[in-house]
Amino acid sequence: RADGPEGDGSGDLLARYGCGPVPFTGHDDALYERRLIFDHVVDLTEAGPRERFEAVAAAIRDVLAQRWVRTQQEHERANPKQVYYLSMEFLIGRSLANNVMNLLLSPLVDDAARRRGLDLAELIEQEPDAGLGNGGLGRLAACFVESMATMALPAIGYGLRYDFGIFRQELRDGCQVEQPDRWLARPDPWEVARPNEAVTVPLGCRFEAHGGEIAVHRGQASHLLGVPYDRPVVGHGGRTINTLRLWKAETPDVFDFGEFSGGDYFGAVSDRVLAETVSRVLYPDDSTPRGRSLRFLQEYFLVACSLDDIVARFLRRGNDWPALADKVAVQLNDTHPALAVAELMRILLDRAGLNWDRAWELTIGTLAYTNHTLLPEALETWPVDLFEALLPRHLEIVYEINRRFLDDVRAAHPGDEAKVGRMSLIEEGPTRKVRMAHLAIVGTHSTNGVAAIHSELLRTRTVPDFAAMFPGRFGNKTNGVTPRRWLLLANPGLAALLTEAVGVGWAADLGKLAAVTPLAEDAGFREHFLAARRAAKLRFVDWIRDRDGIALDPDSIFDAQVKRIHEYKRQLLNVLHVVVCYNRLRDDPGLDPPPRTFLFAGKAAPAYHLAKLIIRLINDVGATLDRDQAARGRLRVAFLPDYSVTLAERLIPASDVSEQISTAGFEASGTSNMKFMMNGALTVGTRDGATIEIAEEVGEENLFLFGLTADQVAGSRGWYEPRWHYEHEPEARRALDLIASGHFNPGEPGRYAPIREALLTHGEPYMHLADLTSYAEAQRCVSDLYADRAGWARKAIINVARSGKFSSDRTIAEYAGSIWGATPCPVA
Ligand code: B1N
Repeated sequence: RADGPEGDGSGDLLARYGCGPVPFTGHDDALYERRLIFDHVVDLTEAGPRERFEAVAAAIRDVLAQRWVRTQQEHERANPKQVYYLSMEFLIGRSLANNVMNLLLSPLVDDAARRRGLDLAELIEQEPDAGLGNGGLGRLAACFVESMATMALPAIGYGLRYDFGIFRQELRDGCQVEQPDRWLARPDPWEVARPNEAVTVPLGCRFEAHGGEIAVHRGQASHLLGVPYDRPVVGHGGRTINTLRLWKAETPDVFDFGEFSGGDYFGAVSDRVLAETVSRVLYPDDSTPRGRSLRFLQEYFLVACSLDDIVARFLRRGNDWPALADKVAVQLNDTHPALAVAELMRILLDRAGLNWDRAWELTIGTLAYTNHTLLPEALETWPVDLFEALLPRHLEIVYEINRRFLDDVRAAHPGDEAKVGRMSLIEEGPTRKVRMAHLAIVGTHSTNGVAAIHSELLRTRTVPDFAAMFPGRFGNKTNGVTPRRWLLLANPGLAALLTEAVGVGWAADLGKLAAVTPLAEDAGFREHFLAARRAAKLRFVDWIRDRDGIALDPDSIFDAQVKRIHEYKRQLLNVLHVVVCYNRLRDDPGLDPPPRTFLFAGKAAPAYHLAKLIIRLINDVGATLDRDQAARGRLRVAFLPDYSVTLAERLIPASDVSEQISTAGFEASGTSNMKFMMNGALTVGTRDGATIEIAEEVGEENLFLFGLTADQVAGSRGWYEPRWHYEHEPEARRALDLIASGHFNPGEPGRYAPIREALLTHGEPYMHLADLTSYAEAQRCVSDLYADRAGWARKAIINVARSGKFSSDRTIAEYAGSIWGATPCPVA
């Protein structure tokens, strides 16, 4: 087609990017049939749904291939400042519908499908989620690369091509059981393997892998091979198609491994299998890394492959070393790729032959670091021994960085050896360790947090010595989410209503939704809004019934808490409140609150036993309520298994209430809070993370804030006494006692003793009972407002209208402007 598809206004949208009509060169109406027959060698009428999906996806890839090449050619030609986003996680989800949408091909594809009698919805369901991440950090990386492409920034994401992404969660008797995620069991239609661009990663030793740990054989150097697998990142409008490059670990080819295997065929082949374990599986810990040595090797593998590639591209474009920081910006997604500091120094010293000071200046100028968590147990450290065995040269460099850095500390604070000990890159103790956050702060020009409160706490509490020494390095970049996937794609009904109200421009400029604000007072608009939300709810009810056989009542309030299971996120606070409601209904059968369904979803780290017990409790409570006449039809709890990007895309638009109830000061940002808001859910939340900024945008009267502030939580450290609440607050006591009594689990009455124990421990860090009363009060306000349909709709509309700040386009514009110094490089 010579222009944006008719009737969808994409012409206007393209004009926004300063573009004329977009020719689909090479477009061929029989792409699908050719893919089916030639790739699958199957008759059109015989093809199964999976084959049809692959053929449609491959046809879409055919359509975008030339633009993808053109984007790369333009970047090679223009030699702009190039942005690199290094992340151990990219939680991509599905790509078919997203790519069709961003290519502005939806009307065309709908039409082509109709003509062929293809059921697109069915084909979309064939695609497995690319679940290469745990939660918010990985999903943020996926939103960021999409925004960068949409904004025509020359950017590449680098990650690992795990054979197994985040585990699949099954529930057996209400307990989480982990199953391997075989997302590559069938060929992935989006990836392009580029063996020609493989890179070699030298290691200081040979190693063997034993269940997530490695045993090293010192003194025998070895190599890994990193093979890039590229995935297209389609910007909205389809003009810039950037690349997400994921590395697969392999062993160098037969020639090389013949050398060290000494003719040992069997040994050589098993070495290959061994090398491949490096990119075998994503570590399933969210926020709290477990320090397994194979993970260290994964992190180094990502860094070494990516920097080799970055430097090769930099030199190929005709640049010279002194220009590195002018032509390259590397963003480190948490400390997971912080070895980049040492690796870039190694390249500049040993390969470019620069002196220390020049190398250091370029390294700092090129790299920047984002911190995502303040949990002390989450700050990565790696044993010096592991460094020494695997990366001896890097350890040498880290020591030299530390020596020079501590000289500076001593010069600024003579005699303050306590400060020197606190700030050192090395943690002394029985096992000496490298503190990766210190390395990242010292070795980069920028350190940012991911929401205003988080950045502030990072500066004032977590690393105050560093903030004092490098005041100019610290900043904030409040997270965002892409409104394409999370509104335009996830909620077509609401998206169409918004387009009708303010025009198509909102998807690429979410601030435009502000123009919806006055419509909150328009009764007609409110009706349309409620109808669109109802449609999303019904769609979800159908989908989850088909997926899990779970029957939900769309006439009840959908109240959702969907995120990793963690004590600090306080799923237990939610459960306690449910039990409070249940007790009220049991006491007074005449009570008539609006019916509510509490929806939970989320995975627990496999070794986090209390988190798994919380999942079981949620399921036990849900089953008990379903059996109890007092609750039936009025109060329900459903745990939806296997939370994923795809589940979130369906559930968020269907939810009325968004639970963001972490202990204040613990959730760095949160990003589902933004997705819910954008889709018109009302937030019940604490003053934590980006929820504070959501409240600033919508006004406190348009959400339900409750609970202690971060300062109050910090001020209670050491003296918080949960038993006081237990003794003085009858509803809290009865709820806790009912859980501990075995009421929800008569077969094994002691099952929840550990939960009772945790909640009543003196100094309980997450202060569940301290917030329960104000939480229950906020929830009462929710129920009261729900009875007032117009009042509810007004607030929900204002939430959507004021969500502009939370587009990842805004976040990326801030990174590009104040950290990267990068500007768009539009593709003609
Ligand atoms: O990063 C998100 C934030 O919105 C969340 O508040 C924050 O909890 C999350 C080690 C992490 N912080 N740290 C991690 C993930 C995996 C891992 O191995 C730490 N994830 C977050 C985006 O900023």
